Amino acid sequence: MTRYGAMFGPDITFLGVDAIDLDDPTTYADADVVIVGAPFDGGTSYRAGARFGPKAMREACYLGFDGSRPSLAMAVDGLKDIRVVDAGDVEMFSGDAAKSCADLETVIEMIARTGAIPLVLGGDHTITWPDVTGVARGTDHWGRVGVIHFDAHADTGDITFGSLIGHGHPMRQLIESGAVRGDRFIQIGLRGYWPPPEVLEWMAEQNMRSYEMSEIVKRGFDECLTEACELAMTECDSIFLSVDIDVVDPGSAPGTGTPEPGGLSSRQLLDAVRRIAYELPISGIDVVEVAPPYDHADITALLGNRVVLEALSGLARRKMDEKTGQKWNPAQPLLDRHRN
Ligand SMILES: [Mn+2]
Repeated sequence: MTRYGAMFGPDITFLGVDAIDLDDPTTYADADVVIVGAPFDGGTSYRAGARFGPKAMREACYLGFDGSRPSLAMAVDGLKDIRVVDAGDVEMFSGDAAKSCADLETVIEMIARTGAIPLVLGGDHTITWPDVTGVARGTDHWGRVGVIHFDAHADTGDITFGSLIGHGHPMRQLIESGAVRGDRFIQIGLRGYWPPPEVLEWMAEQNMRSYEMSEIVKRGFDECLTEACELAMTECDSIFLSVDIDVVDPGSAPGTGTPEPGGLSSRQLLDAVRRIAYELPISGIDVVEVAPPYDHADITALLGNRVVLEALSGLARRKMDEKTGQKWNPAQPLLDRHRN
């Protein structure tokens, strides 16, 4: 495989970070994070369009494409203080789901094996199956990767439309293969009217932990998140963070295939992603289901872009604090560190 570039649209990188060629390991030997596009929406059950997600998330920003984004909140540059590079899109023909997923898994495993964190821009949620499988293999953390999964939907369905591959079942595939323990699969933000009782029974048998919005509202988001982080890390070596943008309320994330009213706010998701990246040993990330054909004023593309940036800022701050022995204090007034 040579660098494919961007499968849909010009070959741009995420906010101007360096491009790499996966065939030439010297171009990413020192990378902390390798961004990969997975423009696949052949697994959608309703509205397709997430194939345009990687392009939209790479370019949705009003600032320069200069490979630098100093974070006001974390006082760190998520694109510069760690080495972030962009491999372009994996070629994923939506009409051949099996080959597309196998090719993506190969790429993710290869990246994980170098010690870098793959950060995958989806694409529909089907891709989390090859993403987590590739990470579990490449890190040798098979069965010891905790998953924290933000979503309106459980994505634990059985065969749909006669196929085992689709955005309704990746989480079931990951538990059935043994890549992830059912009791270390944590879901946050579920709501609405799917899945049906027999799927919920299967999830309960796996000892999954799923936070429905009613529990989150009643107990408070921070308390649930603290509990989720602790559980995901127990007897696990690393964490895969999977963010389906439809976890956010459709009012703040309209550009997605299966919108479900009553979700998290953008603020809650950004804070959670930042906190998880800062506090936990992340081995892989994906951000999925941004579907630009249904977006308005780039609202959802901008949110996806910021989810990626908050994750990178959290990773950068974690690395900095490990070196200096400091601890990030979210309550510190913005200008304090600029006064003498
Ligand atoms: Mn999903």
